[in-house]
Amino acid sequence: MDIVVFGAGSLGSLVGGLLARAHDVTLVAREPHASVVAEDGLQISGSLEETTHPATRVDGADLEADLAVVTVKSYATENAARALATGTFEAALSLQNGMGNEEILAEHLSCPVLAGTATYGAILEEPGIVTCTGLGELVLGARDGGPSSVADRVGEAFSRAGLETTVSSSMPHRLWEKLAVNAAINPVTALADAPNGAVLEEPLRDLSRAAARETARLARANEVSLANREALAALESVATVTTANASSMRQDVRAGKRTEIDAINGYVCDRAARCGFEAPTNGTLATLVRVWERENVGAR
Ligand code: KPL
Repeated sequence: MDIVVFGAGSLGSLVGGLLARAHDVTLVAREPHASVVAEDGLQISGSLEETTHPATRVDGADLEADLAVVTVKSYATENAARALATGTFEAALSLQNGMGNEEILAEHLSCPVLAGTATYGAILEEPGIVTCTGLGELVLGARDGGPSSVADRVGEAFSRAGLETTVSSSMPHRLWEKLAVNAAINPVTALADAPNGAVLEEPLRDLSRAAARETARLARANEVSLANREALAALESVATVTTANASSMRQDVRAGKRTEIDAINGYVCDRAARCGFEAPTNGTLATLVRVWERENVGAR
């Protein structure tokens, strides 16, 4: 399969690098990462040790492939969709944090857009070197749920490259569950500068669980039956499996970069208000991270 990974930062580089074991992969990445990978290959270290050789591009216009895997930050989805719309793809797959990415892609692309979640831990250490901090799994499927032959083909291609992949016919439920986990882990670990496992213990546990419960309530208000205990079990499981990992938001804060707070806790608190209730924990976490961004990343 010809695969383009659009937005090869930490997760995109890891997934694209692993897919290159079995497929023709092109990473759309920033310099100097793109040049180093083109010259020396992508070195994967940590839980996996190997070097693979995806092709690279720095601009994302006029691409052609069987599949576009989108791994840009949620605030860059609109621009990514516009660039991808200049190319030709059989299918696109969003592997991103936050809600609404698939809808933005579908507005611009004429191919089927799949939804996906990834729990592989990845850190782009330096240009050309990505560390896999935890072997996780990929779950993908039709964005509205139900069976999808396109998702089956993509799942098979990912499995062929040795990625732990499950095709799901209930992606809406999965995406809300992931949103609950991200809302509970990402801002809390970013603000406390702590690894994911810190949310399993006090003093962060109650705060984190409150954010997950508010997200589950919002899911139910949007007709997705995510029980509080399911959201809390997912939180506990992800925090346990990724206990020593730095969440993506903590990595962003440490690097002085803009975070995905708007698409995670900001989304929960805005949508809750529209549904007629408050999500005070998500609101407070969003405010604190936005204040940090204002002072450290520049004008928002
Ligand atoms: O998705 C994640 C992230 O860091 O963005 C995990 C590891 C699941 C934590 O919320």
